[in-house]
Order: sequence, then structure tokens, then C-alpha cells
Amino acid sequence: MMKSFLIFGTIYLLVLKVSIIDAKLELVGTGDPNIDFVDSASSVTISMDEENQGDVIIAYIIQDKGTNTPEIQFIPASDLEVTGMKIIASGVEKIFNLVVTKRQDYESEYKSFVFDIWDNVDELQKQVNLKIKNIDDNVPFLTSNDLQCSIKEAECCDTGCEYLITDDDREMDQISWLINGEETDERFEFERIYPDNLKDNEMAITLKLRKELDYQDGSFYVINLSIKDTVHSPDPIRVVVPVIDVPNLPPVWVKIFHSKTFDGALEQEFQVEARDGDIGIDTKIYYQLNFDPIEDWNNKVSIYRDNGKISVGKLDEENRDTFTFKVKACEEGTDESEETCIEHEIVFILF
Ligand SMILES: [Ca+2]
Ligand SMILES: [Ca+2]
Ligand SMILES: [Ca+2]
Ligand SMILES: [Ca+2]
Repeated sequence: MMKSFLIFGTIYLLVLKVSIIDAKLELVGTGDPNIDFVDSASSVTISMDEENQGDVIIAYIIQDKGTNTPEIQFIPASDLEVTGMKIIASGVEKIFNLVVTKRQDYESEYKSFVFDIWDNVDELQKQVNLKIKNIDDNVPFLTSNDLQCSIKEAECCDTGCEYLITDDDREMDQISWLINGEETDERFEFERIYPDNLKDNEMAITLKLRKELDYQDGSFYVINLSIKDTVHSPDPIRVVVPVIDVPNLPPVWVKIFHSKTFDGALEQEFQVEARDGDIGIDTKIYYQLNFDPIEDWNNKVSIYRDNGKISVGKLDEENRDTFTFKVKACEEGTDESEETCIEHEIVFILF
């Protein structure tokens, strides 16, 4: 009620103004705060938000002389169809509503229109520039060919994993992102990057590590990434990050013992087993025995290189009760170093 009072009040004042300056065909703004109306000497510029629902009165036409309804002439003429522009009697004499009747979309190719309001009796015209204003009506989303980008453990902090965010509103500076979940938040972060060949509805981010990953802590991570613009906060996207194990750990014993006590008159068999500490690599392990110092009984104890089975001959012929030696497990195909071999002391005790 108040609004229509104000509008008609405005119209009345404008009619007054128009009659004072004796204009014959005039456009005036509606007072709608969502519509900008700028009248310059040569033309009128009107801006309205896209995604209008239903009819929007963008201006009033005041026709002080002439009796016919003014007409519209678009350049090009086909834009009349795009806007569905109509001139409709306002109910007040000599005043007409200029109405956009079709939905406007800033993301389409139609963002601005030029047309004349034409009074063909007195051959008066007024040029109007109608501009469609962008609003944040499109949801941002993550795109990438590389949603399964893998990361090497024990390296920091660039990963080379890049992701594209697309938002057809093209206001990329309004986009923000957030990692959900403490476990991933403390390990990962995303940073904006500026590669070549980005389209104007795209931005790029790269995954960075806050600290080195350790394959032992997990062979992959799922990062729940939320992307937001000024209006939308869609469901988080799951970015899967497999971790690549690198060979940085020595083998570990799976089956081992410190001592065995047995009857030296009987032959024995024992089993030891080790595996690669880098479980993601799982290099084959081979076994050796080391005797220190070299002694006569060495040939009575042996180990199968490939499977860690220790065979013991009859030790009762030796003139002693204890036998000490070392068993060694090494990664196949690598140097015999501290990084790739482990050693363990074993004692046999005869009873
Ligand atoms: Ca739109
Ligand atoms: Ca948007
Ligand atoms: Ca938009
Ligand atoms: Ca490793």
C-alpha cells in the first residue's frame, strides 16, 4: 500500500516536472532499489538484475503529447523477443509502464540491449540502453582430470596436483574453499594458482602439504573439500589422494627368536622371516648367516637364502654348550647397507 502510494507519488511529481520543462516523451525511473536508472542528455541507461521472476517494470514512459501508445524499436529487432519488452498502460493518463516480461540471464550472450521508445505520431524518440546485472545464481564446482592425484611420502610441500573450479557467474574472487575434517586439515591445504589458458569462468587451485606424508600412517587420504561463493555452499567434494611409498625403511622381522635350547644329538630346523619395512613396495627379502668369529661349527648351521629356514646339524660333537651367530635379512637387488638389511643375534644352547 505504502509502496504504491510512493510510486504514484513519484509519478505525480515527475509528471509535474515533465510539464514544467515541457518535454513530450520522457522516461523516468520507478524508484525500485534493484533497478538503476540514469538519464543522460542523449539516452537513458537502465540496469536490472538477471534471473527476474515474472514481469519487471523498468521505467515509466510519460507521453505528454500524442494519444497513441508509444512503440519500441530494438536494434537488432530480434532482441524484442529476448526481453519480451512491453509497453502497458499504467492506469494513469499519459503514463505507461515499460516492462521486461521474460527471464534475463547474465550468463547468456544477452547482457545488454539498445532500443528506442518511439512516439510515431509526433516522431519523438528516446534511446534506452538496458543492461542486465550479474547476480550470484550459479553454483561453483570442482573439475579435474586428476581427482586421483598421487603424492609421494617423505616429500614436502608441492604435490603438483591441480584442480579447476568452475563458476559461470565468473566472479572468481568471490570463491572460497575449506577442508572439512581435522585429520586432513592438518596435513593438506589448497592454494590458488594462475596457470595459462584458464577460461573466464575457471580458477585453479593446487594441493599442498603442510608436512611430509608417511606411508605407514595411511596409504591414501580422502579430502572433503567445500567450495563456496557468496550464496552457495554445495556438498563437499571428495578428493582422493593415494600415497606413494618410497624405499626409505629397512626390513622388519616378522618371525624371530633370541635363543633355542635343544638336544645337540638331534638335527633341528627353525624359521625366521622378515619383510620390507616399506609395505607399499614389499621388496623380496633374502637371508644370510654371519659367524663372528669364524669357527669350526659354521658348516653345521645354514639358512635357505630365499625362505629363512635355518637347518642345524648334530652339534653334540662340538666341545661346547652355546653357539652364537647372526641372522641377516636384506632387500633383494639393493646394496647391503643399514637401510636395506637388518641383523639379529641368535644363541643355541644344548642341554
Ligand atoms: Ca543466470
Ligand atoms: Ca556463483
Ligand atoms: Ca550470474
Ligand atoms: Ca617408505
